[in-house]
Amino acid sequence: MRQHFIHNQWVGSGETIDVVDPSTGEVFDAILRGTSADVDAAVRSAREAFQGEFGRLTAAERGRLLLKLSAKLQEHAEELAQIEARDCGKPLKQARADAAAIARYFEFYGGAADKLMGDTIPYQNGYTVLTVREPYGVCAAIVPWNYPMQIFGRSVGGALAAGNAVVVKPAEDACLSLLRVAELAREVGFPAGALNIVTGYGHEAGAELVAHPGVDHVSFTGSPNVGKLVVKAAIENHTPVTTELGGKSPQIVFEDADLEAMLPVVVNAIVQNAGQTCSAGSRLLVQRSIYEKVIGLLSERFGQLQVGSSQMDLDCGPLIRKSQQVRVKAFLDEAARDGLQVAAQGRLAAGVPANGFYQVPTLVRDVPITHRLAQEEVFGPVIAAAAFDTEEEAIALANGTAFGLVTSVWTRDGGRQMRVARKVRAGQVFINNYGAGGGIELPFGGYKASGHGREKGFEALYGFTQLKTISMRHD
Ligand code: TXE
Repeated sequence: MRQHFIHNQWVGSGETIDVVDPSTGEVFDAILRGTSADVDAAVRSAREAFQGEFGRLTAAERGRLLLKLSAKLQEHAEELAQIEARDCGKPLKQARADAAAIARYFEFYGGAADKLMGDTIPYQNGYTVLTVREPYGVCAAIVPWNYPMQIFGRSVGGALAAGNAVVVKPAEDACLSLLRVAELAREVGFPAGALNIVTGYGHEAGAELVAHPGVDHVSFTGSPNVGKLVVKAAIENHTPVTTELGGKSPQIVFEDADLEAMLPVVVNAIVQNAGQTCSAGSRLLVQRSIYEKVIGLLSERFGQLQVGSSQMDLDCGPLIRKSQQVRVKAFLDEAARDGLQVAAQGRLAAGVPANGFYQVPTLVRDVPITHRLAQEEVFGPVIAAAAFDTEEEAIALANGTAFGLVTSVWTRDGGRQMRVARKVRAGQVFINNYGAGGGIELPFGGYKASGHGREKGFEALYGFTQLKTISMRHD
C-alpha cells in the first residue's frame, strides 16, 4: 500500500483505493484515499517550505535542483517507464517516451529558472519603473491519469522553477510513477515541503485541495465538467486557475497534401495512448477530391493496427478503466444506430489478456459536424472523418466544436498554410505535422472550452508567477 508524500515523508493511513492494471483488469497495489486532514497537512508543509528553506533558494539554486532531478529521472527512466506502462496500460514504448519527457521537462525548467525576468518601463521623468515576477507561494496541481509523468513535468516543473512549493493530487487511476518521482526528488535534495503528493479521489482530496484557502494557484488538467467545478471552488478564495480541458482536434488535409507524410501522423495522433490524449487528432477533415483515396489508404493502415497489453508493446494498449471502455463503446454504438459507417478497425492481437479494457482503433467516415462523435471528446482510439469542399468550409468545420486545443493543416500551399493557421481558433497549430503530446518547449493550451492559460515552454513560467510593478520616484 502506498502512502502520501508529505514533507519528504511517507505518511497517512486509513481507507485505500485499489490500483488496477488496465491490461489485465487485476488489482496489483493500493493507494491511500486522501482526506481533508491529509490535504491540509500537505498545504501546510508547502507553506512552510515556501516561507523557509525552499523559498530562500536563489533562482540558480532552484534551477540546479531541477537539473539534478532531471538527471536522476534519466537514470531511472526504465524503472519509471515500467511503472507507468503497468499503471496506465500504455505500450512500453509510449511509457518510455513519457519517462524521457518528464526528465526533459525538469531539464527545460531547470535551465529556465534563473532566466525569468521582468521589464523596466519608460514612464514620467524622475521615475524608474520595473516589474518583478514573484512566485504565488503554494501551487496545487490536479493531474489526470492519461500522462501522469508528462503532466506532472509540465505543471510541477514550471511551478517549482518559478519558486513555488507544490501540492499534487494525482489521479486515482494512475499515480504510482509520481510517488516514485517524489522519492527521487527527496534523494537529490529538494527541501521538505517543496513537493507534496496526496493521493485519493477527485471529489474528495481533489476538491478539498482546490478549495483550500492556503492554496495560491491551481493548475487543473482533466474533463471540462470537473474543470468548471474546480474554477468555481477556487474562485471562492480568489485563487487563479489554469485549466487544460481536452479537445476535439482536427487534422485538415487539402488535395495538394503530401499523403505519404500525412498518413502515419494521422494514425499515430489517434492511436497514441489509445486516443486518451487531450490533443488527440480525433477529427479528420479531407478535401472531397481526395477523400475516398485518403479513406482507402487510412483504412489499410487501420486494418494493420494491433492492440495488446502494455508488455506486448504493440500499436495500442487498453483504455484506463472499465467505465472508459464502456463510454467509448457507447459512442460507437450510437454512431452505428445513427447509420454512420465504420471504414476500418484494428484488431486485438493473439494472446491479449481476457479482462483488460481494450478497444480497437476505429475509423468512422462521413461524420456530420453536428453528430456527437464530431463534437465530444471520446477519449478512445476513434477518429471521425468528414469531407469538405473549400478552404472556408474546412475552417468552419475545424472551428465547429466547443473545443480549440490543436489543429493541423496539411497542404503545400504556403499562403493557405498561414491563412488557415490564423483563422482556426486553437491554441496550437501544426503545419504539415502534428505534435500530440510533444514539444516541451512549445506553449500549449486551449481556446474556448479547451481551457485557460498556457502550460509548457517558457510561457508557462509566467502563469506560475504574479507580476509586481515597482514605481520609484527619485527626482
Ligand atoms: O476526468 P476527471 P475522468 C476527459 C476525457 C475523459 C473524461 C473523463 O474526455 O473521457 O475527461 O475522465 C480529478 N475537484 N479528460 O473522469 O474526473 C481527478 O481525481 C478536483 C481529459 O478521469 O476530470 C483526476 O485527478 N479534482 C483530460 C483529474 O481531476 C477533481 C485528462 C481528472 O479527472 C475533481 C483526463 C474535483 N471535484 C480526462 N473531480 C485531458 N485534458 O487531457 C475529479 N478530479
